[in-house]
Amino acid sequence: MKTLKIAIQKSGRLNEKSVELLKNCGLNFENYKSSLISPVSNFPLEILFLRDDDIPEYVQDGIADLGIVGENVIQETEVDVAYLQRLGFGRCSLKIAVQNTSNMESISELDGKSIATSYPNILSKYLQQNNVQADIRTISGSVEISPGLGLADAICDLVSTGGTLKSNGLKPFADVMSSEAVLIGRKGSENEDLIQELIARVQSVLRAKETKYVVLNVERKNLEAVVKLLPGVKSPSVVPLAEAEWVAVHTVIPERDFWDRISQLKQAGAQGIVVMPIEKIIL
Ligand code: PRT
Ligand code: ZN
Repeated sequence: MKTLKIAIQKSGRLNEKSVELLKNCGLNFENYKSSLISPVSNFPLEILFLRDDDIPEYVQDGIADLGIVGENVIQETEVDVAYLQRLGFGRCSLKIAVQNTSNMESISELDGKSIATSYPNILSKYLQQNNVQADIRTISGSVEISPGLGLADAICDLVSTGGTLKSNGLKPFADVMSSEAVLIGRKGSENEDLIQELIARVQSVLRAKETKYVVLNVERKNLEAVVKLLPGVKSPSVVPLAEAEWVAVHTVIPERDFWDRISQLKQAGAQGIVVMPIEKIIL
């Protein structure tokens, strides 16, 4: 059987979460910082540890079958790869920022200005779409210090908390793109079955992360009201308790409306609510 290869970041912001995701998929491998390649002992897969900038091209060219990388890097390298699954981590936005003292109000005012960035391709497309002609200055790091040094009028850089902008006297001015880590694959790969198996595992881990397992007790007379509040994977399981008038209800609740649901359940008569994390959900 052919062995798949998946490229992930060797070190940096996406490394830890990428390794965690693959381990949660039941893949058994060593995560030595010194090695560039690590075989998986219980799945026909090898993990390649690379700089994130190289991952899209490795996947496009078939050196790796799959990769985990930020959308910002995929768009910037302008490769032709398949987006297989958004992964929900490494979230950030690529933004244009200007000095706090600037009174620029619209994008068109960037006409004739200089913008420092490590994302010249994405920025140039964005400016074109907005009919702005600015001077793009490509630099590889510490973009945020350029306006303070008089090297550029604005910057275009990734922002997550906004702390870096703030501490450099900058404010966000325009959103260019939002990004998260994605699982990408080579278009037309001949290992479709194995890839689909891996995607199914990734999806079951992601689904589990988005939901909580909930067990609660309720008097039979309140059961209908409580069940109405529970979406569940299909419908909740109702288990009789030693006390004849009471039952236990088992179900899953989406993380996003968790607190609202819990208070509604309490109001409807639920008691002894136990909430547990879920490892995997296989549909
Ligand atoms: O060595 P290698 O080339 O692999 O790594 P790298 O240094 O190029 O990338 P790395 O590890 O910094 O980031 C990897 C990926 O994480 C990026 O390509 C994004 O997809 C994602 N990501 C998420 C971020 C951020 N958040 C982020 N905040 N990447 C960079 N930043 C930087 C940003 O450039 C700025 O300097 O963090 C600073 C801003 O952060 P805040 O929180 O102050 O706003
Ligand atoms: Zn990089």
